[in-house]
Amino acid sequence: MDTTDEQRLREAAQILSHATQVAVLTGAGISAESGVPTFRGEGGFWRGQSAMELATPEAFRRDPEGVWEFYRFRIAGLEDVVPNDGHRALADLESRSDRFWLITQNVDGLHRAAGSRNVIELHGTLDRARCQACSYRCASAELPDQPVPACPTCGNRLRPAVVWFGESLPDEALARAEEAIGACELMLVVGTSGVVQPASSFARWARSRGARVVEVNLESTPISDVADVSLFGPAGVVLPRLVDMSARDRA
Ligand code: BV8
Ligand code: ZN
Repeated sequence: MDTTDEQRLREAAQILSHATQVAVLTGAGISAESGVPTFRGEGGFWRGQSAMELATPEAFRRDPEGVWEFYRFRIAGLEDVVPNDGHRALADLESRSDRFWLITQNVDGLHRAAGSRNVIELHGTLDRARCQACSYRCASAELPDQPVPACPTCGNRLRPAVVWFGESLPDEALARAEEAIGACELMLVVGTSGVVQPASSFARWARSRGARVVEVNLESTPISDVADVSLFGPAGVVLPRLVDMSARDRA
């Protein structure tokens, strides 16, 4: 890291060391170093279709088998991925904060696996499936082995328990995210391209009521415009340094 990076890291650590109520928003970038393809990087494609086209109710209506092939591939891909130092740094930060919310757009379950407790899974999770007609839910590992798994209760189609484009976010997740946005002194935004709504507005909302904003990404994003400090580097390298430096400032 050159001096400006060091200066920015020190500035961000200062902000973090003074915040006792911390909200974090993460995107696919924090799991990239665990080997999980990001949405808009080269991994965001499946047999020529973009993840964005497949992650919709229309795609599921049109081609349920193809959509389930896409999701079974991603579910299988999670079997051998583990949290990285970035996930672990956020679990460490939670243990040092009075109030802490971890809002994630990711559906890979890696924050829970890293030991984070107050995790708000805004877009659902790949490790569960649900019936599209009744309240039946199951672990993805228990899915019936059919091209389009059928609900054992009512016979309708099962679908991944994720939020597709064009679908509303779960009320409870949204309410918890709004609580975080309303109460945090700092919002730390990690590894998101800042494109998907409503998550990409959270930093702006938090800032408009006086919170500080720190961003960690490989490159600048629309969120950089509202950030007090943007730290450019891999989350698995930057986050451990940021959390350690702020803990030393606080000591
Ligand atoms: C909603 C689950 C109300 C599924 C996901 C027109 C019609 C209908 C809707 C809309 C519309 N126009 C706008 C909308 C709203 C839409 C939206 O925002 N569309 C965008 C694309 C324009 N949003 C919705 O539909 C949401 N619902 O708004 O409800 C409503 C209802 C009806 C109609 C209107 C509104 C629901 C959105 C949820 C979609 N589901 N995932 C699945 O996973 O299969 S979103 C999907 O994208 C993932 O969850 C992913 O996390 C998320 C966001 O992407 P990112 O996380 O940012 O990932 P990305 O690859 O883009 O970027 C990675 C970043 O990491 C990059 O910046 C990169 O530089 C950085 N990076 C990479 N490596 C590292 C790194 N950083 C640090 N370290 C590294 N090592
Ligand atoms: Zn059912």
